[in-house]
Amino acid sequence: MHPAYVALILVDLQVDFMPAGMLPVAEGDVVIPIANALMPHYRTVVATQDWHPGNHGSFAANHPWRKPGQVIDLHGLQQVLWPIHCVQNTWGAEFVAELDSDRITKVFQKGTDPEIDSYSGFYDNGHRKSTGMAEWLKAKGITEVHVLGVAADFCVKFTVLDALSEGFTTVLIKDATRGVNLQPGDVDRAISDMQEAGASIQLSGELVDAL
Ligand code: VGL
Ligand code: ZN
Repeated sequence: MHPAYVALILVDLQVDFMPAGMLPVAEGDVVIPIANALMPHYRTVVATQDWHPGNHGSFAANHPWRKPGQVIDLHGLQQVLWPIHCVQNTWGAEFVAELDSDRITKVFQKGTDPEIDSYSGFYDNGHRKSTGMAEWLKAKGITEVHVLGVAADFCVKFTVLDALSEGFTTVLIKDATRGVNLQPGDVDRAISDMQEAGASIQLSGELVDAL
């Protein structure tokens, strides 16, 4: 068991990000058994959940003539347009059925404001509103977080960067993340960005063997 000051963060392990989903992450499903194997070793497991209203500004379908992958200015921020995904109260927004969701202590939803996207589990992309995750973790005495999930080059990356700026010792569990790679090499660059910002890059096996 990891000490009580360590929490596991599961990023967006939702149906729409799996290979058959609306915003597919190649091999995203390999993360699920690793998450299930790790969860019993943590006293605190938190999960982020992408949770968009149908009129969300990140959906290409909500902008006439726009297609997924294009970049627009959304209320002053650069926004990649995505296929419709993780719409509140739809199947695609649910956690993957094979995930042992009973082990999740607390869920933080993000992307609920139609005007702004939220890749990080901590803040929206404009860093205006907190989801409450940092405050909740700190109130529990958590000082270290281990992060896994999808997508490595979007929500995982920004969750890790915000965890570091919030002062958490931060580990990226490298074998338990996969990304979208809009451009070839995006995932590798995201991992270097996280490492350069101060994250430690580890494998799930190392995190269990150390116990
Ligand atoms: C994500 C794009 C849009 C993610 C969420 O979970 O990385 N990516 N919404
Ligand atoms: Zn989203």
